[in-house]
Amino acid sequence: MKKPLLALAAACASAAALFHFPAAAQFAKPDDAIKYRQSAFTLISAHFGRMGPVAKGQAPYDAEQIKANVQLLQTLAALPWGAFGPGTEGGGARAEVWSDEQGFLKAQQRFVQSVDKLAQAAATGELVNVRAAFGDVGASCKACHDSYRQRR
Ligand code: ASC
Repeated sequence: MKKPLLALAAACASAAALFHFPAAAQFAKPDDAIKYRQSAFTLISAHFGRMGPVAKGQAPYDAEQIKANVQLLQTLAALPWGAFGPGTEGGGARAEVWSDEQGFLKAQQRFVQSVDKLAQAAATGELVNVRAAFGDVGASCKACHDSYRQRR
């Protein structure tokens, strides 16, 4: 095998290994996982929250800007979940994240799917569609927080 091919094969193998590892094994210590997921939520909140004024009609609607922002949000929406592995209890997470895995998984899926729908809405370029889908994403954030995030 030529050298670049060998490097490519090695890169693919390590990428495959990454996805088959238990999520927690991707972090050296539990606190790293907690920091990772909190960082992801901080970015999700920033990129979701900045669309609030547009959805409320308090800021002008720029369809291209919203599309680009929602595309980022789609990427970000995938990130936190792998950092809730076994042994990473803590942060602002309630014990239910680990004791009610199925429910937590459903809440994650509802969020990810609502962000996908927001992307479809953004693609129409119509504020009325964006507004409705934005509201559904917010509701999915809140539903998960109500059950799985500690009250502050
Ligand atoms: C945000 C943010 C949340 C959600 C939630 C939606 O912008 O930081 O936690 O929206 O308030 O209900």
